[in-house]
Amino acid sequence: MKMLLALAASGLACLVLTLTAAAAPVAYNEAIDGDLPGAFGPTSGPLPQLAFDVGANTVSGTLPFTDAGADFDSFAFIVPAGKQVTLASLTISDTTGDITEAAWSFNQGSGIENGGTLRESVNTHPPDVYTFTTTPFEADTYNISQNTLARTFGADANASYTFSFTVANVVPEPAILSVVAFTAFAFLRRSRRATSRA
Ligand SMILES: [Ca+2]
Ligand SMILES: [Ca+2]
Repeated sequence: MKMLLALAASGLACLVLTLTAAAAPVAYNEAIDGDLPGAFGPTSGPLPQLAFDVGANTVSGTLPFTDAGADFDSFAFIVPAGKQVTLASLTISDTTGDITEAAWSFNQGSGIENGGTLRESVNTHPPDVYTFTTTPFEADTYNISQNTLARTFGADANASYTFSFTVANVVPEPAILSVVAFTAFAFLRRSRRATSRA
């Protein structure tokens, strides 16, 4: 019986450890991690795939637009099994006062730029805040592929942005929870009967 209790206790400890394991949400910052890839038009290149975890995941960068060309930033992210994105938003500022539009396609089912199925069009007129309308995002691979950057003619322009994604564990259905509770109760009752017979 003591051994059974010890085993149950160690099992419980493992479960608690698993449930409280330190989450490692993504904080991608172009200033530290490098400029994100991206190109005008329907390219098909693989993108950096960011593995999201529970908490606030962020992707931040800048979109300089000079006579040398426009900087496009795209990325992919993975929502792991058992987790979901409950809230998502994009905050974009117009650093130089002359970026007129920035837009991305938000696609599901692919880590390739512009791959997968269009889920949402993310259109902004900086300074702007865009709140994603199709949350929650279930476990899958997604890409956010830039398709537009516009500026006032002839100006050296720049904008800075932050995408924010709140990830949470999927809460089991009450019916599943009650089955788990019933199974645990039945197991305890059987153990007690076995102990009293011994
Ligand atoms: Ca950039
Ligand atoms: Ca870029």
